[in-house]
Amino acid sequence: MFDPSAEAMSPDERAALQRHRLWGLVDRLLAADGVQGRRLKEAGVAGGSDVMLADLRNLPFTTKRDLWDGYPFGMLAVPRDQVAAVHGSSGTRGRPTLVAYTKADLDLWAAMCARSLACAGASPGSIVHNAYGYGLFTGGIGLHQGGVALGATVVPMSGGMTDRQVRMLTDLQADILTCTPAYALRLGEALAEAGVEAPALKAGLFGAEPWSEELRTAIEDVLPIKAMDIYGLSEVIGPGVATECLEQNGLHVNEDHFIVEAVDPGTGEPVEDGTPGELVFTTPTKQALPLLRYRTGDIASLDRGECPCGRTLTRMSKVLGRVDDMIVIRGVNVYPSEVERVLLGSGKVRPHYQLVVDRRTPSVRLLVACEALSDGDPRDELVHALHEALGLTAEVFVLPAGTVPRVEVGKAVRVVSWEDGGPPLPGLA
Ligand code: DLL
Repeated sequence: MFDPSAEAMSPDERAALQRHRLWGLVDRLLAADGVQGRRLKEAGVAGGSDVMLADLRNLPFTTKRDLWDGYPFGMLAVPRDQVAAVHGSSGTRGRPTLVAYTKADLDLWAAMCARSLACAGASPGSIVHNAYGYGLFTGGIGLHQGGVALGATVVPMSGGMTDRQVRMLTDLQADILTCTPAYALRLGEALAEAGVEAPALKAGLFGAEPWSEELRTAIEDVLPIKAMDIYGLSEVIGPGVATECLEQNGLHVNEDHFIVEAVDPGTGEPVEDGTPGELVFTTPTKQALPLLRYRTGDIASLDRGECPCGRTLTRMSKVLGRVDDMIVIRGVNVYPSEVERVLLGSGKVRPHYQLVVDRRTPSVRLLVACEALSDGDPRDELVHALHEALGLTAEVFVLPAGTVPRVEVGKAVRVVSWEDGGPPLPGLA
């Protein structure tokens, strides 16, 4: 562990720490007198000492809309000249979300990403091949700073230029790979195409997009590694909010800095542990952009049980999907990751696929484009499996190898909408 005193702290001790920190956060939000402070006042909160941990569930939520309304600096809780850096995400709906960090926030972020890397088995001296994009996106710079804080050697590759990535992986003999799961697959394929191996690689930290257990198997088939999941979002800090340990059984949430809840996305009421709900985070120690009960839109369940790794941090399940990424096909609701599970679980197709929602007529169709693993036509079997598992009627298109776009840079786009004109992928009728 990077920080055993925090990661293996007794739950009671941690609760006391969270309560103390929450108190400080409420006071800072009230003093900053922004939208979050005003909502606290409206809710009758006059000071941090009014708020117990158990009261958190009654405090007002914060949403992405608040960040958009305050864009770019309207939600700062510190003077602008204390902002050391900004990051953000291009956003799934095209609107940028910008977040700010003080120097202390950057130090916290580095420590959180160092914890993540250590969770995956990295240690001082490890060589971390970092193929997350550098720039406004938090993946590249977040893991970079985490690697430096851990005492590892960071190779700042960013995304794309896959030939050069293969060269560096083999020349430098990295033991840890960090990138999106879709790019990990692409790198595995590229190593095979180049006829080279990366024997030093032992683990990967893959995140920034949903990925199923079946995709984990596919990655571990093409790369000689254990594939671990890392979760985070710019608004909360970036990567390093939660990470899987080598047990590969849920992601430990760094609860001493990110208090997590799971709520019903419709009512906002808490759901039971073990039940999927929308993740909500409170950031009691962040300075520039502290958030109270931020609604992430990400669906996962929480597990407060013990983990053999010794960390006492609550675990979240893999993210099932985003509230706003759910596809509704003639009354049946599915997340793309559920379709991924069925496709890859069949053992008949390559781990590259694309879902196309054909909206050209009022009766919406779901088209599933994939590539067969071997000769033979798995179409009927996949249509049947999707119907059996998800109650979903989909049309499956088995395309020639290499037709489904591979992801080289940025996040995988699993679903595209076909509104008019020609098909978004060749071969879809
Ligand atoms: O994606 C931060 C990150 C970078 C996480 C690198 C992990 C690794 P954003 O660009 O703000 O930040 O996007 C955040 O991505 O709300 C989720 O919907 C999704 N997401 C992030 N990690 C995972 C994951 C980064 N492990 C949004 N599984 C989040 C599923 C994830 N979805």
